[in-house]
Order: sequence, then structure tokens, then C-alpha cells
Amino acid sequence: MNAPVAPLTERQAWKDLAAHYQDIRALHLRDLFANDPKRGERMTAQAAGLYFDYSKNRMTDETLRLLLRLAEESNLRGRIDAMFRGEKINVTEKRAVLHMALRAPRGASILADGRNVVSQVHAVLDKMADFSDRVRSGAWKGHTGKRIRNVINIGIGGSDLGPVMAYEALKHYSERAVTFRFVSNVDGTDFAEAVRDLDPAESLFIISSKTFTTLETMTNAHTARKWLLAGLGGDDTSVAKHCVAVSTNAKEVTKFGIDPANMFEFWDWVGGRYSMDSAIGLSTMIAIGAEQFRAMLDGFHQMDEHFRTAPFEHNLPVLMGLLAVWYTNFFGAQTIAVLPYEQYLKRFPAYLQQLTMESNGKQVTLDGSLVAWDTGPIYWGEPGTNGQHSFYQLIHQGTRLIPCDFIAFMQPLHPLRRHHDMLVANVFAQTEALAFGKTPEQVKSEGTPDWLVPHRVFEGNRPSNTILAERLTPETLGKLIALYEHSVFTQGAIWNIDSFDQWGVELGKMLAQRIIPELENKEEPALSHDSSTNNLIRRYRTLRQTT
Ligand code: G6Q
Repeated sequence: MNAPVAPLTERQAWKDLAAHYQDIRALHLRDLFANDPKRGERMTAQAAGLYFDYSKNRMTDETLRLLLRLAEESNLRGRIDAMFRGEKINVTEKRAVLHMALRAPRGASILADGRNVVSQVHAVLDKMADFSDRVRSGAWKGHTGKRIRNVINIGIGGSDLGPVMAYEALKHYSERAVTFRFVSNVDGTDFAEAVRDLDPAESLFIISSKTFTTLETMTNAHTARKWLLAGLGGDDTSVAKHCVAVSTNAKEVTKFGIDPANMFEFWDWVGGRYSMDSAIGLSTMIAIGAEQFRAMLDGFHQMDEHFRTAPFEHNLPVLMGLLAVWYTNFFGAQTIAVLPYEQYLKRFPAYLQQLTMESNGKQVTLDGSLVAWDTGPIYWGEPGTNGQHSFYQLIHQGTRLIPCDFIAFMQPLHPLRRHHDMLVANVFAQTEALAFGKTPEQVKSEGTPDWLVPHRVFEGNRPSNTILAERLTPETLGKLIALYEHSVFTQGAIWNIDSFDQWGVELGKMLAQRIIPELENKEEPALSHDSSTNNLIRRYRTLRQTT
């Protein structure tokens, strides 16, 4: 799969990019646009109905040529093919990475360990569709015969962020007669607030956990069972009508007391943060219905096919990923802001934080040697226009370079046309202001007193991508997510890291398991942590016992 490639900093294209950066770092977007009147039309790409304008980036045609050469020298092509072939490119966990199979059309063939997984995927999708139809129609009844009016997903990380984001993003298409809640945190407040106004007889819990051993999820699942039993008269059999599971671990699901017939399966070749389109999306399917869920999968698939087949110079995820590398490694940018101008996408940046940072927050290469270059940037963001009245100040006039992704839609989902025109005007205005700024001369010519001029100057030359789509639909959402998934893949391939493991979350989990009994034991525990941790534990124990 991975034809040996030279360490990143020894690749010729990398060296050429380093030299090229020195040539162009002082170039201003004002000049780049002035010298090339067609730049804003030329530096664009389109795929699967998404329009990608990357002209407001600090780059020239030569930059693009060198970045594309870097992709070649990094064997990006080989890495993409290896992923789609089902090779175990998640090397540290020895797993294939095949989330693309989750959205492959019925009848397609994608192999994992020599078995075509697409038929399994569709068998689970059919089972999900049947179940969600029954919940939506009221045919699935609770223990007392009442229909289900509340669906509560219990899960965390990849088993939560996708479902929450998708529910919010697609609320417009959702069944409003059903209330959806999401419980993730082990903080009891999360559970307590989620169920405080719900009737157990009308509530269905979806316990979503790939491993079915995650501390937070299992704790919340047991609390949910108690809450159900308390509300349904204490009959153990009542739980079966109110709990279903999404997992890869049938044994643990059965042990918990859920009928395996009510378990929706997925597989170890689906990473948690790549699982919202697997059975982990059961809450999404109940919300929007099976047909719309399949439309979302189709959107994902269109972007997968584009990524797999389009030449790199027209390939949206490749271009986006290479630009992230350009800013991270040559301009020293630490973060990338994602700014969706669509209120329904309010959880999209949070979702992307896991996708991007858990994937590419790595410090060693595939063979375990320390990287000598920066890897995953920090992704963050908020929906527009709210951010404009908050942190945009720093993006416009601060000392840091923050490349931004602006996301906007041509059609609103509500017939408030004037709102939408204003919303989109703000997208265009922001990218324009960031790129071109305002010179001291312009500020002065407006009659600004000299002392105020420096405060009102906008340096400009602040880069952004603009992503436009026709309308936020399930299909568009699928395309957008896949766009970012494959951009993350592109970045990881250049940096030569494993974008699909997450060992960094392990240590804290392990230490917490050790500390829990130290907080709960009746006997004073013998503590052998550092003096700070020992002291904090003692302090907690004192107050815990006196309150
Ligand atoms: C995602 C991570 C992580 C995972 C959660 C929940 O890629 O692996 O966020 O999704 O830790 O894990 P379970 O689904 O096994 O409960």
C-alpha cells in the first residue's frame, strides 16, 4: 500500500515550497487579484454540487503546482487507493478504514478481509429503516402500550457528536412530534436535564457505543435503566421495549439485557468519528426518516467518488487538505476557523473538532518516529453572523493568521428571503474584508483623524475558502462531511501519520479508573500520585463526606 516515501522535509516539493514561501509571503491578495482579473473565477472548483472558491488564499499558480507535486511525492494516490481497497491503513490498530462502504450503493463491492461488506451495510440499513418506520408511525409501543414520543441517544465522542450535529443540521426535515435528546457526559446533570420532563412510558433510549464498555455511556445507560424501571413499575422485562443498542459488541449488549434482535450492528473498520452514517445514525434516521437518511448517504457517496476519481487539481478535498498543509507548515498557522452561515449547522464546528483533531493530532509518523513538522491544526468556529460580533475582531486585526472556511447556501430553508440575503451578504463581505482590508489612505480619505487611523486600518491578506451549496439538505450535509473527512485524510497522508487511531485519549481514561475508587472508598486510601493530585483527592474526600 504505502510505497516508501522520503520523510516529509526531504521531499523535493517540500523544499521547493519552503523556498517558494519566501518568495510569496509578502505578496498581498490585493496585488494578486489586481494582476489577474480572472483569479476569482479561475481559482475555483466544483464537485457534486459544491462550489469551492479558493482564490482568496495566499497562493499563486506555482504554489498550487508545488502543493500538487507534494501530494504526488507523498503518494497520496496510493494512500487513497489503499484505503478504498480495504487495506489496514490504520496501522496501529491493524484495521481497515472503510467508512466509504457505509454509503456505497446496494450492489457495490468493497472488501474487508476478502469479504464484501456492502451487503452487510445494507442489511443493517434495512433493519434500521424498519425500526425507525415503526417508531415514527407509532407501531412500536412502549411497555404500557403508549407510543414513543421521546428518543434519547446515549453515547459519547464519535457515538454522540455526529448524531447531535446531524439532528441539529437536519431539524428542518425532522419528525417534530418526537422529542430528541442526547446524553453524553458522565456529569449527572446531562442525564437529569435530558429526562426531567419526559415520561418513561413514552421514551426510547438508543445506547450507542462501538465497544459497549465506555465508562460514560455505560454509566448513563445503567442510570437510564433505573429511571425506566422506576417509572414503569420495576418490571425488568419493560426495559426491552425502551432500550435498543448500536454496537459492534453483541456479547456486552446481551449482558446489559438488550435483546440482540434490537441491536444495530457496525464494524471495526468504522472509526468512531467516522460513524455517524452507520447504525450510530439511528437517531438521525428516526428523526428524518429512512428515505432522507439514504439521501444523506448518497451525498456522502458522491463526494467519496469525487475524491477517489477526480484529478487532484480539481479535487475539492485534496485542494482543501493541501491548503491546510500550506498554512500549517509554511505560514505557521495554528488554527483554522470553520464558519457556517446557517444556523442549523451550529454544531458542525464541534463535530469537525473531533473529526480533524482526533484524526490528525499526532506526533509520530506511521513508523513511530517523531515528526519534525507541525501536524493537525486546531479547528474551531461558530455559525455566522454571531461570530462577527465576537471573535472576528481577532481574525481581522489580531496578530495571528487564521485561515477561514466560510460555508453558505443559496436557498434558505425558511421563506424569510430578506434575512437570507443579509446573511449571505455578510459572508461575501467578510471574505472581502479579510482579503483586501482597508489601507491607511482609505481610512484617512474618510476623514478619520490621524491618531485614529492605525486603529481603523485593516491589513487584509487574511485567507479564506468559500464553500457554496444550493440548499442545506440531507444530501448536502453528507457531501460536506465527506469533504472534510477526505481533507483530513489528505493532510494525514502528507504528514505520514495514522489519522485513524486515538491513543491520546487513553491515559486520562486509565487514570480516572484508578482514581474513582480512591474517591469512593470508605477507608482512607493510600495515595501514591504526585503531591498535587494526592492533595486534590484528599480535599475532595473531605468535602464529599461533609456535604
Ligand atoms: C472516535 C473515538 C471516540 C469514541 C468514543 C466512544 O473516533 O474512538 O470518540 O467514539 O470514545 O466510544 P464507544 O462508541 O466505544 O462508546
